[in-house]
Amino acid sequence: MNFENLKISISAGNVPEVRANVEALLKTGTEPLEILNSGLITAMEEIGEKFKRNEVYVPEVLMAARAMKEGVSILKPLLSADQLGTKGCIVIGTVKGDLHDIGKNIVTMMLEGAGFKVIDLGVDVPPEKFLSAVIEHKADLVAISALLTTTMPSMKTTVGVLREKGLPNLKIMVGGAPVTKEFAEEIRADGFSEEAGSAVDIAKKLISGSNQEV
Ligand code: B12
Repeated sequence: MNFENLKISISAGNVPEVRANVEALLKTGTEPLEILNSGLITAMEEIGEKFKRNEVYVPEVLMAARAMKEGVSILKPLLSADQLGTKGCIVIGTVKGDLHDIGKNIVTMMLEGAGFKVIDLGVDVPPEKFLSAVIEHKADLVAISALLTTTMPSMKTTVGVLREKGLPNLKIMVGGAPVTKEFAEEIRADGFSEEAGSAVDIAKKLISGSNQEV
């Protein structure tokens, strides 16, 4: 099965074309799960790689993610809940006191693009809200964003609250412009990434094994 047209329409952020390509593939009898994995997710992974290499920038990623979401919305009713969330569940949010969410939203879209179920708590999220969402959704990983040096202590508090609960399988990944590898290590996060493309790789490694990625 050829997914090339679908991938091109996603990287161009062309919503009507994505819709038409997904529908055409369904008509030829291609399995929805195959369209999701080999078409939509692979296309987003390729965008993520290009973003890492600075070959595409934030607007292109946002447009591709929006186009991909459109494709997913066609497939959603045809896929079972298991098929939609097979890679694991991630709770994401920007820490208390911080209202920046552009980077977090890109990370969210990339993670969704890679096949994770993502619960986005938004901005200004207190530690207790992270904790209750992790418990409610039985999350495998928490992804925490901070964009201000003044809210980095809030990130430390959040990690502390999550660690205190002693959830043995929960992994924690942190990021955002002022966050460094050293800071991530200091606050005992399991993973850190400077940008959204690598965040997906780190999330995959953390969820599939118990390796520390800091
Ligand atoms: C847009 C913006 C705003 C917008 C936010 C809108 C929104 N919806 O997000 C508004 C106007 C609200 C705003 C407000 C403020 N801002 Co502002 N803002 C910015 C700006 C210009 C861009 C940030 C951004 O979106 N970058 C683009 C995204 C794509 O990059 P990113 O966020 O870094 O995300 C990438 C990575 O960091 C990573 N990542 C991000 N999150 C995560 C999470 C995980 C888990 C992982 C793995 C990776 C990851 O992946 C992303 C994609 O690759 C920056 C300056 C700059 N050029 O960066 C200042 C900046 C962040 N703001 C700053 C400041 C000071 C403020 C204010 C305090 C200003 C004021 N005096 O009111 C307020 C604070 C409000 C608050 N309480 O949060 C400072 C912070 C300085 C510092 N070191 O603390 C900056 C650096 C500007 C500056 N040079 O002074 N801001």
